[in-house]
Amino acid sequence: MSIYIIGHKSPDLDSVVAAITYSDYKNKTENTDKYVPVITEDINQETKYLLKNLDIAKPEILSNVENKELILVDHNEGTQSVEGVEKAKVIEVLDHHKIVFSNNEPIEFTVKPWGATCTIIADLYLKNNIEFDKTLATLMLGAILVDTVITKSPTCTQKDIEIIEKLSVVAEIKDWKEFGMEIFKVRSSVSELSDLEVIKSDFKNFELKAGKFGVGQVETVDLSDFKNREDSILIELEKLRNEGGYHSVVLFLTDIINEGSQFLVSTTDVEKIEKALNKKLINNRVYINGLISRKKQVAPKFSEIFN
Ligand SMILES: [Mn+2]
Repeated sequence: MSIYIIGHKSPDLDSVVAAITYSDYKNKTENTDKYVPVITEDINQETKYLLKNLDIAKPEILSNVENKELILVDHNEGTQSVEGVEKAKVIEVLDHHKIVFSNNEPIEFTVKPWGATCTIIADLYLKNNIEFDKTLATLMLGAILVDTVITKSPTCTQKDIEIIEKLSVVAEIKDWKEFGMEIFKVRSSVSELSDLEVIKSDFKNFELKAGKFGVGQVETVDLSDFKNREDSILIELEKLRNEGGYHSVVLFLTDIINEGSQFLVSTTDVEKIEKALNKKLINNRVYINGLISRKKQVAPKFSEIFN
């Protein structure tokens, strides 16, 4: 019977590459082919770009998880898992996020405070002398560079930098910063995307005491690409909040060069959001210098104010 390795909803590069490489790692170490990488829904632009360039098949979407054995990668919170996860059997978790998870039985549960799930996987390959080729090295390198915003994110650790250096050698990529920029350029080419697709391209749900929160992030090399779309994105955020029963829906557009973010907000409680962001909203938006990480900066602040 197959065991499916699956990342979170709104799959990002780290989550898809983690499923692909962890399946490979497990199949190699256990000398089997029962581990199968899958995704929750369709993949984003930079993931498509990298898979296509490297000639790797896109993992299948796993639509019915009932009674299936799953390994969750790059997330552990139920709200971020594939639909129906409560009817599946989760046998393992490999992640680098805060822990909001419970299970009736003991399972393998690995969480490291590193910048990417792929850092954990690359470390496993290296530590245990399991071979991986140039293609897998390139994929993992790309995923780590995206998750750590080319090492600029406060989530980036010494371990990530060490692994980035090692993967660059196997991937035969001399200038990993340039490779990172290449991916971010693809990531921020939003002209083809609808407003909802922009919002959903990297979107996470958080269940807090005050209600359900949706926080999307787009990292870009040029904020001006979004300037004339902010109004229509805000209308879409409002719609999403009403239809999805959210307390608040936030999209923040992160300028990775200048290291700040433009926040677009639809909320039922402006005052509290302003408290969480420590800045006044003007027309439901505000630019905040130095705020670039959802995981380390935005989510903890929201948890503090809304729990
Ligand atoms: Mn990740």
